[in-house]
Amino acid sequence: MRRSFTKGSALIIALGLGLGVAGGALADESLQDVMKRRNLSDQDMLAAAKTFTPTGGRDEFIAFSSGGQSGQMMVYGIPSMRILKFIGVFTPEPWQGYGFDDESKKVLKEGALNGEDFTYGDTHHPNISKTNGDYDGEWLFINDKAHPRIAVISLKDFETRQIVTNPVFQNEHGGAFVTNNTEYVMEAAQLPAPLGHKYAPLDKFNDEYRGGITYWKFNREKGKIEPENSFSLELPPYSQDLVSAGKGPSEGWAFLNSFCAERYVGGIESGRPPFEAGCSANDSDFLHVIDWKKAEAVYKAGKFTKINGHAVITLKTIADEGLVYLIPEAKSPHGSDVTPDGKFIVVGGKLDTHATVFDFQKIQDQIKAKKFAGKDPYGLPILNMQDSLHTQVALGLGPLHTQFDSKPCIAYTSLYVDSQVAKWDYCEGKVLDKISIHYNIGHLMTMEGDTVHPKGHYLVALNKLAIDRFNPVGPLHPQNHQLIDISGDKMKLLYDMPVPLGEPHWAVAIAASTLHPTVRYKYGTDSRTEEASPYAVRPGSEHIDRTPGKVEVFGTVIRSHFTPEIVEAQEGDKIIFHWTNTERAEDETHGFAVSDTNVNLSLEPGKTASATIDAAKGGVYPYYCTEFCSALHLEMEGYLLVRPKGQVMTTKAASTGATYTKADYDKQYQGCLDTQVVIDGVVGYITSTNYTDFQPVVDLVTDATDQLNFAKDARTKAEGYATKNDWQNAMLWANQWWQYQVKAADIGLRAKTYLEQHGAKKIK
Ligand code: CUK
Ligand code: CUA
Repeated sequence: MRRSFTKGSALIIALGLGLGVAGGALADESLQDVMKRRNLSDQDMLAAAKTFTPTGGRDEFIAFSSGGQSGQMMVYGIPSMRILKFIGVFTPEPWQGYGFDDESKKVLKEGALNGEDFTYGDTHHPNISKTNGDYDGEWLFINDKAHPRIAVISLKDFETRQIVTNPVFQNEHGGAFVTNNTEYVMEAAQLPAPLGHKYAPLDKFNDEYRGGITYWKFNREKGKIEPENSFSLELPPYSQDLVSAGKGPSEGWAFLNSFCAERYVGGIESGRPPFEAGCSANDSDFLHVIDWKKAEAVYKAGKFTKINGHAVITLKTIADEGLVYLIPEAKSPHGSDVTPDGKFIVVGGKLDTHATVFDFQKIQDQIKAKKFAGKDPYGLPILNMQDSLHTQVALGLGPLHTQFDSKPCIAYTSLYVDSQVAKWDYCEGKVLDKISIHYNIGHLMTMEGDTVHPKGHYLVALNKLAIDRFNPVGPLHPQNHQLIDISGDKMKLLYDMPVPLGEPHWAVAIAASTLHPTVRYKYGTDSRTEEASPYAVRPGSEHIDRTPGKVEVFGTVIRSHFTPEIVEAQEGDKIIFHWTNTERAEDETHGFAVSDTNVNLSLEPGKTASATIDAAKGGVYPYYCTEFCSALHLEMEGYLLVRPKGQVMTTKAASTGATYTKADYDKQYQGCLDTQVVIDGVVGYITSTNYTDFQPVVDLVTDATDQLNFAKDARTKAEGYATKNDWQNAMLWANQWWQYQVKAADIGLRAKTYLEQHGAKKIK
């Protein structure tokens, strides 16, 4: 069946494109014909075969990419590079109702600062929760450089659950990197500022401006960051950059680079050389080596001050307790990546040709022996760079970030200026291969490449510029993610994926088999808390509560109607809708949009979501479902009637004008009986198999059973009216009976198809 469909589509497309081409000719082309017509080489065909995913196929890895200034995240499959989802994080996302239902508005509100709601975010670094240094596929985190904030996303439903704002920093960059067992999410400041959102003049820069790093405590069971159990380290105003957590032997430590240890402040408008000159003047900046385990103990011992109610360990305490050590690192460093075995830390240098490999053991030896080269102006001990080095490897111009391979000692580093990826051996210190990318790569991502067990296979280059790679779409170009095959000795470029979202910065990829997202919510779930919504109702118990000044609707949605369908209110009323999607069938999402309001919900199966209209203005507000959910989707509609002041309430709908007869009823009734025969046939097939071994089918059967119960209910009503010769109501309820049957039949057929495709066995 699949084959004939594909062939048919190809034919339709071929006919559609058929200008100047003999009809049907393209569909009959051989592989060689296509290669010739499209000017494809054997290499191209090989790349296509490595990435092409046939219809219905699945990807091996799932990538989560930052969406830059969109404030969102992007989810795509590897190797197909097919985009699967955008996740609303720091900004509203209408498709998901994110920022439009009351539940998600609460989440976005957590991200407001001083009462101001932000409608952009600058996401940079996603990170997946880890257990013993490997991705566990449960939680996702991402930072917002601009405001600064960290968000928590559940990988059960790919929805944002929480946003925390940083109480002490004005700006950040080094988030959201997790420690090895997701004890903490780290967030490091970038532009120094007085801690706690305060003012100080720039001539107080050295004394009052500060950098720092926050350790956000993550409660895995609750899926929440706990601000009350989190703390920050006050750091010198060195413009801290990216951070990564130690692993194995370096577990409990973290490595944070910086790029303006000069503490330079620009001012080009008053004749001073700009930031870029002053911040890159010295030959080295500082890698901050942080003993976060010890810092945690110091925090738990109460040795901190509070700024805006948040615990901050001061520089003096840090120096006294020995929590942070500094090591000079190469000119204008960027990136800080710990090798999978936890023995080495690789740092790039934007203005250096080397990747610097620090040896954790050598760092420890100096700390133990208290062998310091000196102290910085804030009393932090400085280690000798040469004594901390494993090696420095000349990779090319502008090495930035490093990711790792499944093969031991193999690393990949992005070369921004050269527009290349370098493959190299960090144990031996030698370059193995280079590949050109297009253009100016920033981050790069290998599969699970920052864990203790990288998976190899693929690398994605996250490029800053696309320039000439795609069809032109105006001066603002798409971003370019390039897929590279790293399974052999030589890297091979496979695919260019345009990304029409903000600058992607970083991405992480996880084996698809480690993710276990749900397909439906437990009935009546508030998806933003994963708890039972107090507003959920069962079918049959929908109701409208009226109190002076307030109308509260507790309703349900199912193919293809809202219950209730007509809601009346008085001008000035606060109107609150609570909808529960009672469907159990996969992908049967309904929407709820109210014309001329900002109400737009996405109701996935089982979800309960709410929308509030404050002080409604008099008028007629049609509402409707926004997802094409069934053949009668357009009929899934209703009215919110808001009476202008002074008008009285009428509950009666006008006569429809339609009058049905006994003949109409009998015809519909017979139709229902015939449909039941079809349904019984499908049910007979399903129950003759081992369908209970297939959870998706079990869920579909539950859903179909629900529908058949509704059908029975409608039939009883129809027959009741028929006995009273009320053919109008009898006919309408008979029709509704049929509507439920149609849904049951649809679900039954899905179940049957699934069983056929998954090799179900006959058991009776
Ligand atoms: S950063 Cu290094 S290239 Cu991680 Cu924000 Cu963009
Ligand atoms: Cu529900 Cu369309």
